[in-house]
Amino acid sequence: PKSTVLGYPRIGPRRELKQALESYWDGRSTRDELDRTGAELRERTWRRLAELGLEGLPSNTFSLYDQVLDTSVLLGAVPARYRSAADPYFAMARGTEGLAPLRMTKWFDTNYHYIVPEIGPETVFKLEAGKPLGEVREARALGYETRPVVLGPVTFLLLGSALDRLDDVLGCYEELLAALAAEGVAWVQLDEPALVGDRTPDELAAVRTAYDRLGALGSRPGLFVASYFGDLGEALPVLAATPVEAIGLDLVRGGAPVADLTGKTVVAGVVSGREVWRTAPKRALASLAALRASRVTVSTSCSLLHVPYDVDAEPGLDPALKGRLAFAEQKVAEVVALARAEFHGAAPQGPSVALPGPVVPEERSPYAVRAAAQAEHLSLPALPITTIGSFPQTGELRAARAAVTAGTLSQADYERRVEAEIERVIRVQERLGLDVLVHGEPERNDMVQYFAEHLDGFAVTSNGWVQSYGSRCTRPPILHGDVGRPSPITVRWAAHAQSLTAKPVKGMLTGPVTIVAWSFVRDDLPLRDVVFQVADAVREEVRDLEAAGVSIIQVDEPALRELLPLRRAAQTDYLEWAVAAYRRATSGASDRTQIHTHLCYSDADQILTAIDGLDADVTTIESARSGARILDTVGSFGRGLGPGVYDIHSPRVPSDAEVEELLRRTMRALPAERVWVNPDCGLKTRTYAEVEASLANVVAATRRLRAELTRTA
Ligand code: THG
Ligand code: ZN
Repeated sequence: PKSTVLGYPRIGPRRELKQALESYWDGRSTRDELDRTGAELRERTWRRLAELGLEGLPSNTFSLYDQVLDTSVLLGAVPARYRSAADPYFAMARGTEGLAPLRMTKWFDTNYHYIVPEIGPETVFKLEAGKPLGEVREARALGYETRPVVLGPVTFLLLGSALDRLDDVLGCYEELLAALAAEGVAWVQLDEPALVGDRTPDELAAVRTAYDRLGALGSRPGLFVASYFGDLGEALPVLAATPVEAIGLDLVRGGAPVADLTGKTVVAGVVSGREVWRTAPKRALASLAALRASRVTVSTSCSLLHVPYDVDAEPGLDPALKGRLAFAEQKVAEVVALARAEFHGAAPQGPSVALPGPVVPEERSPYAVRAAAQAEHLSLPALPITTIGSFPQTGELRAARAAVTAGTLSQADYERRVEAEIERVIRVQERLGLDVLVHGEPERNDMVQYFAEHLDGFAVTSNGWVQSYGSRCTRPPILHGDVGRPSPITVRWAAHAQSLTAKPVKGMLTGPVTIVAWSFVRDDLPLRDVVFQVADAVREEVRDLEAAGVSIIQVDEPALRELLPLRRAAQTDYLEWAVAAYRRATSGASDRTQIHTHLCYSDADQILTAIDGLDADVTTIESARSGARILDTVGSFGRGLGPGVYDIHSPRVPSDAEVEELLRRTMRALPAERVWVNPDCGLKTRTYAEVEASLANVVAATRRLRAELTRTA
């Protein structure tokens, strides 16, 4: 085929899959009804792709939850403990009453999360090819021949840290290829995104073994190995020397291939699957012209999973901006036009305005000086207790926001409801005996979208949903112009909260890296310049919060790790400017203002030096959920640290004994004067009943330890 895409969104243009999943999970509908919704979405996608003129239609890009979990099921890697569950697939994805779910983590450098394969010595791989075969037959019944898409063996095993099982797994892939050939399938797409990262010689040897062996099969479809999210680098010549017939290259992030690809088909990813800008024709056509391959198929740089469905579903967007945008539907049309060599894409944009380079952040005083000033100003007890920021989001508040949008609730009435909720959150925390309070963020839909709605240079969408994990989606804002903060954003809510109590209330802001990481970002400026513009807006907000009497300000960077380049060579440079941007955002605060930050992943130890570089006075971090592993590495951390004392991702209420035990472990790892007490993460997804019971136990445990500290002092 001359044109194809590597994959397509599946949540549905109106999030039909989300509704169907949540209804099934709540027992409001049957598995049959869920499967019917799935079939309707698949049919709609194939029809639409064909209507748009796309030649190579993919199948098996649909998933009820996650394509990596689908691959675990395909290969029989279902841990025994899930097999007797009522629905093993969703038991692995979400857990059950008595069973924790499998681990979930970020898909490379995207905001998509996959379910980590659990592979142990006891895992017996066994092919269960029902899903890919079923989708091929389903499409054929509608009149479409398709190319099934399956995660490749090397990436699957690397994600499951089990590359030593290559031999076993290849047996299943051989069986799968034979079954697809028997079904009359002409091509199969094996996704190997892991090959764009740094790979060891052993891992490259595994690539050679895998594709030599699969290529040697007598009866099989054509093999198309897709890479994406960067350049194949040293993996390209390895792959090119195997018998695979087609290789997919990300020509948006990666460069022109250096290996000789004569005899191969190159599936040229020239339309970005990660961005929402229309493709510049000159660049795309030049990339295509530079390919020295036997055949070229025009494609997307990766699956379109990471962009929304359709720009035309956004009547509210400024027409001038709309003209610059392409979502999934528009990108398919671009691929088709490029393949027909009749491409008239976006006019090249004028030269971007050169901005002054990032200003060197002014430094705050050394930590010891700040710590003394803060101790005097705040007079907090030992082991201060706080929370991460959000409190349960009630259905009433979400409904009230929708009513304001619909015009059935006045802004003034809405704001009164937010204020009432803030008062409730303050009173709950006072009653429980917390030391540093939060306002609970009832006015925010999402920690990034909320700021984007209040900053210049951003647009927000009404239907631009992108899957984050399972049924959960976000609407990434579109950062299209120079960023500015026309007026204070959070100050009125923070000041209101502080007016209600004598205890310090933390102001809550999202950091510049996270705001940019979870948005679609203009591509005419270097990313670091864009991040510094956002940092300046956050800096103004920090100054205004301080001026309004807020003496503790938390600036969160949960996505610091997410933007980390996949290749080590580029990581140091990124961490340097990311940390500098954070300091730019926070260094306007005076010494006596305490800066907090929060990071939400369990592998923070990997970038601990960078976290240290943020220079925040207090850092709160996930710990309980990962078995307090982080405590082994934080001994050298020189400022306040709050390793979470309980996991907020589960409805379970921790006992005070359990919290006490974790606190004791923390105090063996860190000097008592640096220890903060807090949950692992925000409380937005919990109920008030769970939150109050859990925090009461946290307070009880902390008070016992405080009493011991006073006795020994
Ligand atoms: N905001 C954004 N991105 C994120 C997170 C976030 N990425 C990583 C992390 N948190 C986990 N991801 C999510 C994403 C969405 C939701 C929860 C965790 C969620 N979304 C609502 C839903 O799908 O129903 C919709 C929210 C809305 O109205 O905007 O619950 O916090 N940007
Ligand atoms: Zn968190």
